[in-house]
Amino acid sequence: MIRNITAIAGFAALVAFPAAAETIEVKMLNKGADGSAMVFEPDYVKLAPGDTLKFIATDRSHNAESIKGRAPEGSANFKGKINEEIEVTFDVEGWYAIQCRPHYAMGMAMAVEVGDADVPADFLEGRMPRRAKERLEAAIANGS
Ligand SMILES: [Cu+2]
Repeated sequence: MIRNITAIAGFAALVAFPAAAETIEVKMLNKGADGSAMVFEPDYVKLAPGDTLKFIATDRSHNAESIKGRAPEGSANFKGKINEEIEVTFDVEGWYAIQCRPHYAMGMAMAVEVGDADVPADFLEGRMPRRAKERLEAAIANGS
């Protein structure tokens, strides 16, 4: 009898307190752990809707901002200032590409998957720096 009550109380607690949203840190670096220049580390992150990315200005001269057309419909754009540590909460499921504006041409970009979504067919289509595209392709291949 007592065991049953405990089981019911445990179940009620799970329903009342769903998993808390998480904050994941992403460093903006001149040099990554693998030796490559100008990177977000990690360059792929999988989130649950409502989770937050915190972009850390570990090295100087970087920013984090969304890339027009490479985010799910209905999501908000964001644009951090250079050297600014910003937190961005991702509510809309889907795939996002994020760039560092000064180093986008050098490949400084990352991919974020929110929820369980297939990579959109046109995610990396259209005009984009070759090195950014290569890094995003590798990030997606490693992550998904
Ligand atoms: Cu940068």
